[in-house]
Amino acid sequence: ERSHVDLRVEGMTCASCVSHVENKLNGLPGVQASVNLATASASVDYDPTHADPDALIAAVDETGYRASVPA
Ligand code: 9UX
Repeated sequence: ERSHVDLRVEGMTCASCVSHVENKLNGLPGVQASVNLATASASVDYDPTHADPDALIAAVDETGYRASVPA
């Protein structure tokens, strides 16, 4: 069973920023992410036995961008 979350990702200004965030998320076990610059968001499918939203957010924050679960 997979889980899904859409994260808000702030601070991205170019396509390389998108790659930084996408590569970071996709490097996490059990995570498949697609990042969109125009919507400042990340669509993330993940295996809940390997990841959770807090871990996804922490990983993005390590890249220097800021992620959150939209209200
Ligand atoms: Mo684009 Mo993002 O040149 O840090 S990679 S601004």
